Amino acid sequence: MINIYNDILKAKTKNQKLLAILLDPDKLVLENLDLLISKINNSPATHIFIGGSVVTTTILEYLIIKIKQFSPFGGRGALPIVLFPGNPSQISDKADGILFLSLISGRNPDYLIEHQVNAAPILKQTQLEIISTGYILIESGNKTAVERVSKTKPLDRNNIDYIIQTAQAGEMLGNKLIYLEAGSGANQPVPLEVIKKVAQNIEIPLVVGGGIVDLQGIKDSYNAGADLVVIGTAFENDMNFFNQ
Ligand code: 1GP
Repeated sequence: MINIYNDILKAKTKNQKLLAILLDPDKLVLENLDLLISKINNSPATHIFIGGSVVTTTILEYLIIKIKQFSPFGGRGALPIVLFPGNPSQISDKADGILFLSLISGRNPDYLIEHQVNAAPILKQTQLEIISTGYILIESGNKTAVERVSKTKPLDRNNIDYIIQTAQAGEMLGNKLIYLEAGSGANQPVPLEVIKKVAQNIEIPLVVGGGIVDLQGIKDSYNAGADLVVIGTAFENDMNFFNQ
């Protein structure tokens, strides 16, 4: 039985860095699915995240089942599949876990608590491992889907003290992860200085994603203090991204 969060904590203790490939079911070409899964298998990914701000398709479950059919991959064992939902309609008990997100950078009650209240009875019916996550949107130079859909303002990327305060409040509220998000397809990723300062000021693992477009960006985020980096668009655009 996998325990996703314990494994993240163990990796943090050993300073082993983690990598999630984010799959947005709306953006996948079904004909390429087998190839995509084999590319993930041959990548350094440690997790698969599935979700998006607006997932309208019903292929979410199909996708999870397909990925699981291909497991275990190359002797590494199956990668944990973690839902990264934009709203409660993206819950499937076919996955292994869920980032139970609260958008703590924003002041929209729907994304702070309303969706979570609606999701609770659905989650109670599943075996999903629930990982409460303080989700912090950082200004990235363009208006990303998270900002548009959640109707919240990202935090000023230069106001590091306020970002630290927000992350600390998230930790004090009992979140198990802090996720610094620039937004999918962001023009600019989360500044390294922000990653560094937040990592220094919280104890729980730090996830970073949005706008990271090359391997150097991943490395720099790790060196700044990210425990887990999320790659979506760059892999979507180029399945050979990890073979650079
Ligand atoms: C988005 O952090 C993820 O929620 C990944 O972003 O698509 O820009 O890699 P990208």
